Amino acid sequence: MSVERTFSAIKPDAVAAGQAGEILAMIQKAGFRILAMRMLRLTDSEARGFYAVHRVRPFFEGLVKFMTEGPIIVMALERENAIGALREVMGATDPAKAAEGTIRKRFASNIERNCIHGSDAPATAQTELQFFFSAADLL
Ligand code: IDP
Ligand code: MG
Repeated sequence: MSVERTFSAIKPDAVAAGQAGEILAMIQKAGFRILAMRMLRLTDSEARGFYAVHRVRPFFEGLVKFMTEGPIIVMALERENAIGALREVMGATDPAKAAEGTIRKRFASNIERNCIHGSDAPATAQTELQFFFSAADLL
């Protein structure tokens, strides 16, 4: 295991519900350092680009609508084994299947409105970090 970076976003459902502070606290208690963070609202084309890997999935249009409905908080996070560790703290995509104590178990409404995004592999972490942050943000 080595120090690694990952990308995370608190989704519009959780930002609107005022859950961002508690989600950030769970992330920090799990040992992540926040390297960079900001709030923004995705445009339709940005959401389509960010989730391009899912464009042929039946849930894609609903996902784009959800992700553009309000502001999100994007973060660059650092920790040992950050990518896998964040996925564990997040819990399963479907909150009905998420383990006790995970962010999605606590805050997600359903498989779509599931409060947080986290990169799933080193290549996607790099792509997703670059989607929102410049090199100077990540020093
Ligand atoms: P992940 O966020 O746990 O990595 P992915 O399979 O990459 O899950 O899906 C991306 C996002 O698309 C999910 O977080 C969720 O918001 C939405 N999503 C995934 N599967 C479904 C589904 O079956 N129905 C509706 N939305 C879904
Ligand atoms: Mg994913």
